Amino acid sequence: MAAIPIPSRQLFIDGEWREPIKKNRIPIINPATEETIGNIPAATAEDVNIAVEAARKALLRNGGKDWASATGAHRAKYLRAIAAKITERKSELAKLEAIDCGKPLEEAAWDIDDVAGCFEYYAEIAERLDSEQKTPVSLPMDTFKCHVLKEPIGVVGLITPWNYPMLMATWKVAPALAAGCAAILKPSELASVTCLELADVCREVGLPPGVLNILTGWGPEAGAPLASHPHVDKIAFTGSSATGCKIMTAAAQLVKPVTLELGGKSPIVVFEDVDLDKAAEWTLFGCFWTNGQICSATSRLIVHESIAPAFLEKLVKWCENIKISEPLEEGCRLGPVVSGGQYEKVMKCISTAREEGATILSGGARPQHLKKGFFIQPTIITDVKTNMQIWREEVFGPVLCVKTFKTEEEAIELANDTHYGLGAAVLSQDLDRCERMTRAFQAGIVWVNCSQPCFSQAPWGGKKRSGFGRELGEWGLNNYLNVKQVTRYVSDDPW
Ligand code: TXE
Repeated sequence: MAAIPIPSRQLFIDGEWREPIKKNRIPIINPATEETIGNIPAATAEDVNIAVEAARKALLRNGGKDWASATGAHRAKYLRAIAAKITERKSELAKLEAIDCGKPLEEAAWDIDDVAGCFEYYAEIAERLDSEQKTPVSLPMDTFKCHVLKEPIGVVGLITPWNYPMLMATWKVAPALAAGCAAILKPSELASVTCLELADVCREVGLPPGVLNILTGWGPEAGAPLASHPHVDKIAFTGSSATGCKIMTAAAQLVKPVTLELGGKSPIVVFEDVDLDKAAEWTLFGCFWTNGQICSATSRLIVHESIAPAFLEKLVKWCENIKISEPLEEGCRLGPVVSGGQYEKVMKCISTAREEGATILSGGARPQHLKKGFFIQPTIITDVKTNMQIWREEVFGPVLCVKTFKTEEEAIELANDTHYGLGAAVLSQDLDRCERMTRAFQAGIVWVNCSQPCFSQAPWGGKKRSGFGRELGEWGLNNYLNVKQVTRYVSDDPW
């Protein structure tokens, strides 16, 4: 499939394209070819200040007819228009996403469907919000009446990563706008192309100026001033634990609420009673989807020792048949990782595992047929010990590490042997056992007889060092709402 040109864009502030004050740009590197294929604007603190000001104005503009106090139904019209435009431009957006971050075109197309679906979903939720205003609270005495108002939290800063560029942005933008907030989105410097197209979509549908501002740029130069800005009322972040920690520290200085969706090292526990083919499919999908760059990737396989040899043999055989290619090529199943830096990081994790005594059962190198690009073979690592880096640290690439178990108790202990707590999967035909495992997993998301499906309606987020707060569903909306208690004295008697 032919590549398409990358549109040249500026920062999107107050409903207009604006050149960054310092006029800096960041090159866009195609991870499949290592060629520079365009550039994006690099915002700095000065641009952040202008965008925050525009967002503040958008909340208050037009004497009461502003974004924050409009009805949910009014805001829903814009969300639906954005969804429709995205669907109309699906094929182009999917290609841009695939070229920019390296994911196979078919997967990029699923993402764009999910983006449109998420805007649609939050349009419904925005409408529902109208009927939930003035929710009564029953009190133990009738001299007082009480109700709660749900109000937008204000101006929100949304900082997002590169693995699902447009989708991760949408998980934050759609509920923020549904709630009546004005937002500043700062996507990752490694993959911002589709987020700038989201800006174009918003411009085309006539979203009121300042309601959504999109500033591309480096983390320390554009993300940090956003996180510490005194007029930003809340920060929502998805990315690495190290950066999440910095953002939380900055927000703490102003007692600003944050939601953090950080890394993971999620387990998939495979019991002896599974259908081996189905289990192999979910195991490979759970770890290698999006080239293994998923926060919730089930990258630690914990398999019952009685089926381990046959199961691993199957996984290795299937890995050899995974088509690794340039993402737009027909049938591509595994593309390059996002950047040279990420390639080095993943390769280093593999070599450290080898040095620490683990066995690279399959993969572990660049595919021989691809001389350029940040490609890494799907890799399976065995003879893993629980103190090894490969067992403990997030790799964020196509690398599966394996341990075997004898008893259910041992499986639980291994599954929870991590400071992360995002996802966990169990595969077994015994549903009572699945129920016990579900309750025992220390994770925010549990998959039973599958791995990775994700729905706009269901809560998403982790525990332990995978962060806190929930995105998606009604939980996602609550991140952007303040609840105001209103209590009225209704008796004729003086107090
Ligand atoms: O992440 P960062 P990077 C993990 C994964 C990966 C590693 C590094 O293991 O190898 O993180 O990736 C912005 N103040 N994940 O360096 O730095 C940055 O510009 C404010 C897991 O890309 O966390 C980008 O927009 N913002 C993850 C966003 O933070 C700052 C997805 C994420 O980048 C900032 C991505 C600062 N000081 C990587 N510094 C997941 N959980 O899905 C950076 N940023």
